[in-house]
Amino acid sequence: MPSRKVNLAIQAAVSAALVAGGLIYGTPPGCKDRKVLGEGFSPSRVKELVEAQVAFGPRVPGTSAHQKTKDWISAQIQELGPIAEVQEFTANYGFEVPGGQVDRRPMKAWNIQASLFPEKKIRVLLAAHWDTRFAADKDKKDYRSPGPGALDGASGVAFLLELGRALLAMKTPPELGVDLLFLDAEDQGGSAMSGLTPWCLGSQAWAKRFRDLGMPVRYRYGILFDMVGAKDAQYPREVYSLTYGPATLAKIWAVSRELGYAKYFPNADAMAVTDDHVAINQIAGIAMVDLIDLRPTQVSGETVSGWDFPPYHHTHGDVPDLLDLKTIQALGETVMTVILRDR
Ligand code: 1BN
Ligand code: ZN
Repeated sequence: MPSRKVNLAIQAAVSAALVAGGLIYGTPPGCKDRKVLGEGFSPSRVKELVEAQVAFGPRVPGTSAHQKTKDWISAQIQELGPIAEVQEFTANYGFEVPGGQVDRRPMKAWNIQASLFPEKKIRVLLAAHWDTRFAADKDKKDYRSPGPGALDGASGVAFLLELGRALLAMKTPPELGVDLLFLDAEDQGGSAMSGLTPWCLGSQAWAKRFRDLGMPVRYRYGILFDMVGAKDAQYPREVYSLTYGPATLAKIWAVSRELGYAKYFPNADAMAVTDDHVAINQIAGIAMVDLIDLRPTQVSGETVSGWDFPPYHHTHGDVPDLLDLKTIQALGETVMTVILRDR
């Protein structure tokens, strides 16, 4: 055979082997095609896990629903196999009392962590908050009592648990280890000047502990899930995420396009959200991005020039019925693919 023909034959054989092995399409070894990744992740289980949390009532710190949810998350982790590490910390809450004064009360709070594939040295940190805001203060009718927090709180927890289950069930496990981190006391914040409770206390406590322990684990990157899986959800590039984790965002955006999920990850830079990833970036030095549901407010043609929180945010309308299995599937499959491809 002339050498050009030999080269072409070799090229064709190599291409066929790469496609069969999933390397051209980036699927991990052992998976025939990208569908296998999607099939491992169950959107309906995510919905069930959200409903289970909402059934406890609002998971506001200091309530029995909060206590029950802490035990429920630990039990869910243990059902998957890993040990649930419950990290207690003291959160200083500020309450408004009659006369316009602020009463300070230290309260116990709990971050919960699970280490999947603990023998792996290089790891990915997946995080979400599990507490519910003390009041649905954006609600037009009843702004004093807490809302159900189906998206804001429960959805991120459900995503972590289902991603954990699906990853542990993979015939070929990921090359990187995966930690699931359930953060408390994210959503109790008041205005910065008020002296009321700060936001994101759980991530601040976790990040300080991580730093003070001498950064005992090496995380390649982190992904925070906040308000995930609603119908019409969009996850534009949040500003702190762009600053600290541009490479992770680029990976997620590229995979979403490859899998046909571009509409959930618009090619747009949105506002900055002081969410749990900020302390984890700034104090713990882990490049964490925030996948958070934000909606366009100003659209002219293809250009979006303003973003805001979704309409259910901090209202009584934050209910499980808002969840959309297709959105959950898109996000789950995208994130699983990103993690399973990493080396
Ligand atoms: C996201 C969902 N957040 C709260 N619930 C983060 C946030 C922090 C939003 C500070 C606004 C201000
Ligand atoms: Zn919130």
